[in-house]
Order: sequence, then C-alpha cells, then structure tokens
Amino acid sequence: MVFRPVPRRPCETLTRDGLWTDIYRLQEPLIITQCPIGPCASTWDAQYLKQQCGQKEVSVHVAEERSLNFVNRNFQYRLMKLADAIDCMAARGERSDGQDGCNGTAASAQWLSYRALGERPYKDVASLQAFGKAIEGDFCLPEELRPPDSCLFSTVLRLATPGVRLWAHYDVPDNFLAQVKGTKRVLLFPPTQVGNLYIRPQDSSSPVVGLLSAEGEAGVDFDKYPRARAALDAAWEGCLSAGDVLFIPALWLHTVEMRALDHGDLSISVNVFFHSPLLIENKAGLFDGKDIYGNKDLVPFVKAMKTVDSQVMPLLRALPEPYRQFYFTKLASSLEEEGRTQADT
Ligand code: AKG
Repeated sequence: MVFRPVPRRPCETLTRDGLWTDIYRLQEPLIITQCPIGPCASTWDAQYLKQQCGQKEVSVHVAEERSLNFVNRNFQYRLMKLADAIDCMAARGERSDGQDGCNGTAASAQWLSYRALGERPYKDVASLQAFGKAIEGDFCLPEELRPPDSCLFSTVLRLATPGVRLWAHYDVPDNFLAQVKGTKRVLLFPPTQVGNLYIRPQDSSSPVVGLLSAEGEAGVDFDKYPRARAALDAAWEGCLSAGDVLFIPALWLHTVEMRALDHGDLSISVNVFFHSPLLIENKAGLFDGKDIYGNKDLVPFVKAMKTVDSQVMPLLRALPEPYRQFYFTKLASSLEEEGRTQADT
C-alpha cells in the first residue's frame, strides 16, 4: 500500500516561533531531520550501553512472534540484566549452534523490546536520570525543539530486536521520538481513526495486527476488522534514521517497526513526552496524576465513560431488537456530530 508520507524538514529551518505554529498548533506528524541530539549520536551502540549500564536489572517484553500485541498479550515481561537483553536483541538469528549467548533469560530466537521505566519502576514516570551519570547526559533535544520544562512528562529509552513491531496505540501527551541508532518505520493514523482501529473505551491500544505487513506476509484480518481498511487509507508513513526526530501529536495512533543497519546492532531511540503547551493554562484536572506511561485517558472522558457504563448502557441494552441497535446507532451518530460541531466552532 502507498501511504501519505510524513513531511520532513531540517532542524535548522525550525525556529522557536515555528515550534508553536508548525508543531504545537498544527498537531500533525512531522519528521525533523539532522537533529543534534548530543553525544549519544556517536557513542551509543550495543557495546557502549552494555558497558555503561549493562548491570541494571530491567523488565523486558519478550515474545515468540515479531508483532507484539498489547490487547492479546502475546508477550511476557521478563526481568533481566540490561546487558543480557542487549545481547539477545543483537544476537537474533546469528547463532545456529543452539548456544545463543543470551544467558538463559531469553533466546535469540525470541523478539525483545525494552521500554525504560522510572527511578522507582511502576511508581515514577520514565526518565534517563534513572540511569544515573552513566548515560543521562548523553541525550538532549535540539534547542529548537525543547518544550517548556513545565510541560515535560517523561523521557524513555527504547531498545529492540531489529524487526520487532509494536502494536498500534495512542499516547495522551505529545511525543518527540528521536532515533539514535538503526532505523524505524512508523505508520500513523489521525485521531479520527480510533474507532476504525477497534480501540475499546478502556484501552489506548488496538487489537488489530498486521497493519505493517509487507507484501506476501499475513496482513490484517479484514473479515474480523473490516473498518481497518479505512484506517489504512487514512494512514501516514514515516521512516526514521539516526538523527531524525518524529513529532507524534497526542492521540495520533501509531505502530512501529524497528530496523537496524548492521547485523548485530539494535534499534535505539528516546522519547520525550510532554503535555501540549497549548493546554498548560487549563491543565488542572485533565490528566490522571497516577499515569506513569502517558496512556491514561483524560479525566473528563474517564468520568463520562463511568456514567455511560452505569446509566446509559443498561437503559439501551434492555431494549428489544430492532430498537436496541437503532438507538445505539442514533446515539453514536449524535455523539460524533456533537464532536464535529465543537471542533468547527
Ligand atoms: C511511542 O513513541 O509511543 C512508540 O510507540 C515508539 C516505540 C519505539 O519507537 O520503540
């Protein structure tokens, strides 16, 4: 399939004013190229990260299939030393002698993806500071892209076996995804496609797999998810290489495939998540203070869903057919219309 390409522009053409107009306000994906992202651009690779923080105990997603799916949970979380995780990621497919050099925590035939956590895992938001002096100072966003400190949410180191695909999901904060090593293919879907990707009210992840499939591979099961065709028609596509920073606006759905340039290397990137500076004035009460991943929906939506579940659903579910289906459809279309009207005003 041919997708709409994500626009690209060199970092040096962006100004602080442009950051507001072309990024915060426009809320469309953009790849900012040739970004100076600090010493990590030259120092980070499998060997360096192992030396600097290889002894850190980390939790890693480990799967038997390359496409990780959060809704069907086709992966396990496994605790291991970062050095062992890196060895497994870099070793994939390399050894045919049955000795996979992964130190028993995972096998090189498995697919690994690591998303760093906070200083107190599962309590704090992720931050490079959790790695201490070893690497925290190695990465920075270029001056032109730096959001105000008051908006920063988290900074997340991500490593993965080349070839791993991460499920389609959205995040509630805005996101600068900086590629440090390797390359990455990203498909992005406008927020209007949330229903066409079958995301349930309580989730931020889609159950639809195969969105990134190449010709000849099993793709999306359109019998089960017919509306995913419309989502794919609306998709944007971007390919990131080292030094590219992709702006992923809040609520844009995205699914990602990691790639590495050299055999034995891995895909390394860093996210900087931040709450939109446009929201800063009335941010109180919008965000869930216990959200450490940036994937909890805004508080007003969560409250609204509770009312829908406890009051609206029972009333309509109790109706006999064909009234039940008719009134659900009527309600859904009036809600969509309301959303459109608000957006136009
Ligand atoms: C995100 O930034 O939310 C992603 O899904 C990116 C995942 C990755 O690049 O490893």
